[in-house]
Amino acid sequence: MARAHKRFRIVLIKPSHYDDDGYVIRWYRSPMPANSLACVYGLIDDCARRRILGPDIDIDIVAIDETNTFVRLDRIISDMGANNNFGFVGLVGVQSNQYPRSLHIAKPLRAAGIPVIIGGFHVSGMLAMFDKIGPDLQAALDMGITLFAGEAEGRMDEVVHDAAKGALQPIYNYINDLPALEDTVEPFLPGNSVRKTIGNVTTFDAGRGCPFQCSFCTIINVQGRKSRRRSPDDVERILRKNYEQGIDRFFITDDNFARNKDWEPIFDRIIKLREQDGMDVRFLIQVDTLCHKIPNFVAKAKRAGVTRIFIGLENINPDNLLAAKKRQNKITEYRNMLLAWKAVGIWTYAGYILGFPNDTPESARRDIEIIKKEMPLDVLEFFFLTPLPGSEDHKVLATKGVPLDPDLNKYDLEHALMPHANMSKAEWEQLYRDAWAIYYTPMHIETILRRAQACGINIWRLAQIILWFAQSLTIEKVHPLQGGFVRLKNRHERRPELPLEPMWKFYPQLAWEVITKHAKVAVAAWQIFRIYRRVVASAHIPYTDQAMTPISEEETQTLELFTHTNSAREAVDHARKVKILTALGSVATQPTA
Ligand code: B12
Ligand code: SF4
Repeated sequence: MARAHKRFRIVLIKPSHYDDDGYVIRWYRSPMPANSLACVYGLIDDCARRRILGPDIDIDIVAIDETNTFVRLDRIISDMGANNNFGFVGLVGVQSNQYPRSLHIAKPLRAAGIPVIIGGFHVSGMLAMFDKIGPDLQAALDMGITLFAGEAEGRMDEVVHDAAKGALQPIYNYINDLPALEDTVEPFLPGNSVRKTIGNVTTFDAGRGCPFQCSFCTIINVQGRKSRRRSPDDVERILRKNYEQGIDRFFITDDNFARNKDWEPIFDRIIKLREQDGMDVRFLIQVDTLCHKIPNFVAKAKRAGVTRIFIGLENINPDNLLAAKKRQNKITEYRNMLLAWKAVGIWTYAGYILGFPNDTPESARRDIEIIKKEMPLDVLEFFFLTPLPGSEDHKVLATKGVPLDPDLNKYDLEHALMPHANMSKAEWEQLYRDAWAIYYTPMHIETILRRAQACGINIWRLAQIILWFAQSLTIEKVHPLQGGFVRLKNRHERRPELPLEPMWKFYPQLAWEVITKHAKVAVAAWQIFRIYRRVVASAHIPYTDQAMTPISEEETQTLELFTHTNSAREAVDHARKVKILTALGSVATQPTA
């Protein structure tokens, strides 16, 4: 007779958060799968395969990304109830801005007696920086929610066993005990989950940790400053597993792949897969502004199929970079670095932060104009300087009692949340909106495409991404990184603090929104398409401009990038002295004949 099987049900939800009108940000297709969800899914799937709860108990897993799927809490509650609540709901990779939404999801689940665990950057960041439990985490504990801080690699068995025994602890805190990643279970999501996103792109982390010390950064306090990484074998397994399900484009989520100690063996392995095994895999990676100085880095990135890089440029005022402890960002290297990537036909996304201590609305606007003229950048995206929980900035400001916005839902880098010495809140918000409009003018879009075409970049694809980045804020009212394809809204998915809108108001408004948004997208797309056609038609004419001009000695005297502030001029002097001293040093150490 067959053995009676019990089922332990695990529902993993990667929550979204609320827009400024209080509705959950959800799309028909979101931009890419979440690596946090893939990591946790992979770990639980591994527990299921090893049958860690014994031969008679199957582990069922459901993975839901709320940015592309409506979370049917009623169904989860009835399915769990039918299974005597034998299982748990995991709220995965919860960022600070997603924390309020997570508690709202958890409330009815807890009321139905379902165990709930929350993990991710908010819980980890708060427990990494503060000895005492703050009111936000306490609210979860009071609801009987379990908090998980740190990383789950090597710890999932314990959590699943405890949950199956009905003995989950209130807090699992592994923040000071970060696991090695080599040979651990890889991130993985089933193909049907990946296909709810726009392209055939998925995410994975080849490593965690960054050696630098930027004061606005949460990563170093949560994932540490030491490079922990997966092995080339691990990376090959991840690539092959995805390739088999038709996925061949990847975002390697390491915050700084250039400081992954094994970047070279990993690139070498990928080069082998591409050049010998014929796997056409391509990548977006994140790097720092000094990566071009690492011997072979740019050349191997190209051969390994990197087509785009993301750089945390942050600012072009050295005083601001110093205030943020971002000492590794040297404005004297920016052009070198961008030209190095351009030379191999790889396009660049850069993040730019508005609201550093020395910024004024005027200086920030001027700086964006300098970037347009003198730096060969493709896609630029703007953020508010934000005291993210888990960062040094947040800890310092909170400890000093500086008034910070209490609504965690707004900690998404798209809101002004603290006082600024040189700008009112309204001026700061206006600057953020203007910044996108100043950068993405039709004239500058044409310049970006011309520069890219001159470097052999696929400008059809670039034009589509520019459309996305240039219009996301004006049309969808969210940052492009939170954007997606066709916004979906449910009348009942509204922040409980806000009233349920009546049907007569909600539906006509939604219909009008859909019509006007599509009209705006069509107009913007047509404008960019015309620019694209013009650029293609001029392909036979060689193109160059100030930004594309190779580096010269004189430019430090002539370019505004190097002369617009005292600190910029000092940075140039400093770089010159270092160069002279380095040259003298190498002459002094040269062997004599
Ligand atoms: C890749 C990435 C994205 C991608 C994909 C999302 C994703 N999560 O993969 C994209 C580009 C879409 C994105 C967008 C945004 N992101 Co982002 N993103 C990242 C990045 C670089 C990697 C995420 C990751 O994979 N981490 C590795 C995983 C394994 O770590 P983890 O999530 O902590 O999960 C581990 C543990 O926490 C634990 N765990 C987590 N959940 C659970 C659940 C259970 C049940 C258990 C037991 C354990 C557990 O186990 C996991 C495995 O070890 C991080 C920085 C970083 N290094 O993490 C920023 C980061 C998470 N993002 C951040 C932000 C702010 C955003 C945006 C709001 C920015 C914006 N305005 O557009 C948007 C939000 C959109 C969204 N819907 O997520 C912040 C969050 C900071 C904070 N305090 O909240 C981070 C930390 C970067 C930063 N600037 O500080 N992001
Ligand atoms: S370089 Fe990036 S990941 Fe590294 S400390 Fe600075 S902000 Fe954080």
